[in-house]
Amino acid sequence: MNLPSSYPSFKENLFDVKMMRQCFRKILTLSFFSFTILCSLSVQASVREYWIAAEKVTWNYAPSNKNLIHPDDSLDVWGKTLNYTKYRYIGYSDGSYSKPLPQPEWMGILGPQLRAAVGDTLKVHFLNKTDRPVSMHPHGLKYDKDNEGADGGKGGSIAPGKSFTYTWVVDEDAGPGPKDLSSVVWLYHSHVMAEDETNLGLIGTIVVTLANKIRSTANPTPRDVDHEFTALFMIFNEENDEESGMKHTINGRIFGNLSGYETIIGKRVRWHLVALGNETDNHTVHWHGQTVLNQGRRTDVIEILPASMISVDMTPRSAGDWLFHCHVDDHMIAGMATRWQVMQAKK
Ligand SMILES: [Cu+2]
Repeated sequence: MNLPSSYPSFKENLFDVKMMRQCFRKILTLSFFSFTILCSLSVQASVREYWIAAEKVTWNYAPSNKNLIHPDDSLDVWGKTLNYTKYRYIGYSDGSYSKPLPQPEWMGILGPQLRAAVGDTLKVHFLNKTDRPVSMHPHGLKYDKDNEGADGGKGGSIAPGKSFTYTWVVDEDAGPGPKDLSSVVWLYHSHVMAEDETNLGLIGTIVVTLANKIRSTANPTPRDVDHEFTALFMIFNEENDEESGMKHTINGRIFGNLSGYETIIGKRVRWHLVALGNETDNHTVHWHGQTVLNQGRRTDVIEILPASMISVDMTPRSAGDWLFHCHVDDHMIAGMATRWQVMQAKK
């Protein structure tokens, strides 16, 4: 065949193809490294440290000493007293355990809110300041036997005055699943005699957010949410099963004495709902004034049972001072109710 003299030979052609392949490989390699560097810059896995002590406190189930849901009714029938000895997890700023971390009023009896992004590791330095062996057992996170905080292992039972550092890995299986929101809630609680210690008040929650949805490495809250609230629905048994000692609480408060659930019309609000307790702790969480989305289902009542952990979203539409309560009749009558406030947006 007569080819024009300028037409490349077969050898030259092969050389060009090789060069192109090499170039292509180099571009791919460079892109891969750039992508990896970008990812590590934007989503940096962190080791998050917390200092938490278990402490004996006096807890008042109704600090106002009033029935704020039905002001004409007295609280007298609900137990011999409103004050009881409880055990709580208290967060501190560092290992001196001298500066307690502030927490919002609405958290009530709950221990500090632990937070992480998927990929992080939690190091929880725990000090038992109480008079009985207790522990910290997390739901959902990855741990080895020593860090389970239950059922043997080094962290399974921490004696009074002793400390232990729990290491919990926030792997993909601890984060939101395909049908979850951008963050999920997990309980943590003491688990030496779990039923006794949760009734004493040793309970808190962990919120895990998708790594690509956190506000920043320093602030791993989900950026598609403006306000996150947590509510523990639980009946505390204070007087050996006597009905009058059954404290029907939201975060350890009764009859409207839990305050601080405040938001603004149009804000994106996420509610993390948890429960613990016994067979009577079957609760139907109900908001007045607003609906929520639960995995795409619209409702204004969410069913929870002991150790349930459910997160739902809402965008408040009506300003007001709205009831937030359990819809089980006996529980409503016994004070498992408070209010949440929706304010007008400032113009
Ligand atoms: Cu209930």
